[in-house]
Amino acid sequence: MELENIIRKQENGIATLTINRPKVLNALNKKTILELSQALDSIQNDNNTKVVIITGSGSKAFVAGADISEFASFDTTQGAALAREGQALLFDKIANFSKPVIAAVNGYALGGGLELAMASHIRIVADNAIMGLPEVSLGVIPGYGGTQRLAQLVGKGKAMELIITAGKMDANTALQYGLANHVVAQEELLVFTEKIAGKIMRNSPQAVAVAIQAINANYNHAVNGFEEEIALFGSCFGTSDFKEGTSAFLEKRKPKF
Ligand code: DAK
Repeated sequence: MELENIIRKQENGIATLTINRPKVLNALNKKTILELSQALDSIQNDNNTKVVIITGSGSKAFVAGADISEFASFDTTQGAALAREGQALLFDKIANFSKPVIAAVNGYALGGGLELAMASHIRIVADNAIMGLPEVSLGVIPGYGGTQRLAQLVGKGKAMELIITAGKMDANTALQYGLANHVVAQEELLVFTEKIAGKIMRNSPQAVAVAIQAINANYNHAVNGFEEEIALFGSCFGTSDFKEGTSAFLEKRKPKF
């Protein structure tokens, strides 16, 4: 696939997807969403990739939101259709991806950009980052899962205030709120993110995938999370990784997953 708006790098089990529209601060247009979605589909089937990192090009922005020039002329039908399409195509796909997705937030993460970071499993945030959901200042609300995921991550009261004031927060506030997992110096962002990826990669990919599914079950109203955990826990006993992990422990060696 010819990629116009993202750069895909593959190294040491990590696929790094860099959103590359620096002239518009990496704003997400439909084509970028599609390219990210297709890249994830191909990563899903690539046994050499264990972890995905999503970041933005340059040092100023992760993603400064959905591309305002693209959605400015939408009507109500187009708005709803695109929110549904975008959520399925990218944001829910990331949240439910079986390989861990880490957002390396290297600057502005606004609107759809923060929604992209929040759909990811972990957020590592550079100390220059500014994060927020300013949609109500444009006359819309977050449409890629932001009203749900922000409240899940920081609690209802803080989410309510941030969204209806169109507030923006710095990296340390994001850390304090639990929106950022870690805050690091801008120049260390990718190295630190790769270190976290390395820690994940020492573990069983099959168990990591199941852990993501079990944690997500708490946020899916259609299932009982505890029941889901029991079923998923049981399923681990049938995996090759379980055999390898327990054998390695008993044989006092490192597992080869
Ligand atoms: N879209 C398009 N262009 C953008 C952009 C965006 N979100 N953000 C920045 N740019 C462009 C600017 O227009 C400018 O272009 P030129 O004037 O050079 O041609 C260039 O990037 C550099 O930006 P600035 O000159 O403004 O840079 P500053 O350092 O002065 O300011 C800023 C940086 C991030 C504070 C500022 O650019 C800014 O406020 N940007 C907009 C932030 C924002 O409001 N983002 C959108 C949030 S709303 C939907 C689902 C979801 C959504 C929409 C639809 N559907 C399902 C339909 C989500 C909506 C949002 O994300």
